[in-house]
Amino acid sequence: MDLRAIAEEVWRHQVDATEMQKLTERYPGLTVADAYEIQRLNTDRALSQGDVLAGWKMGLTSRAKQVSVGVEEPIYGRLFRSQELTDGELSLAGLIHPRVEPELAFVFKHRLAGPQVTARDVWLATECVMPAVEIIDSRYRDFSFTLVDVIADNASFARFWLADQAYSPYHCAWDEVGVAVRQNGEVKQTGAGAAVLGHPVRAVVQLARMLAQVGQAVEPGMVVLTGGITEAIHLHRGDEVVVDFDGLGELRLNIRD
Ligand code: OOG
Ligand code: MG
Repeated sequence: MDLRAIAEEVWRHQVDATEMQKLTERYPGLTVADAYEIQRLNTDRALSQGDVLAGWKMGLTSRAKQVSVGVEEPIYGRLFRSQELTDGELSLAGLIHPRVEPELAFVFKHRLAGPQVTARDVWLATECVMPAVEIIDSRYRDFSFTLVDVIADNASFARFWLADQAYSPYHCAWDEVGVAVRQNGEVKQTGAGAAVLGHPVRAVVQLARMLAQVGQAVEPGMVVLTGGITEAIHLHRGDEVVVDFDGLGELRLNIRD
């Protein structure tokens, strides 16, 4: 199997925002390791075109997310600087069938690496924690995929946006933080940080350990998204979506053409 050719094909669908058939239907032998290699090849391509690796995302770390897409294992993907929103204006240009998820983001001041990283190491390396949203947009038809497919598609990553306010990692119990997602004034999802593996710090531990297996690390300055706390919400033109983190502020998204 020519992983380079497959990566190129995935890249085209990501750039053109066009749907594709599941890779696993055409390449049944594709493994999880192959899928991460496809993701890595496309990262090299993005970096060679001048993009910057802003950090990592963990995905499928909450039961709500696992059930909604039918994949039961946490995965990781890459965050690119070119896809970071600096305000709440989200253009649908370049997106296929986007959804938004409430997440907690960790921002790092020290390198975090190794197969035996613990939560203690994460706290020592963390500069701040921030309320965040991720916009996901699977390139697969009908947002339908297997574990291998979604990894090859950079874990459905499309955009991310961090709140203006950053908090000390010791500001509060992050597992107890409540979140509500309102769409056009109606509450669509509610949850708490504990939905993410019991505590979002565990998503970072798991990420560091997964990265250690492939010789990668969380570098100083990087952002880590710990995974959707609730199911993701479908976005449509004209929507106003408010993601409200209890006592920590809200992120307000306006969806336009
Ligand atoms: C996969 C990406 C999941 C999360 O936060 O759980 C994810 C998907 O749902 O398409 O980003
Ligand atoms: Mg996510």
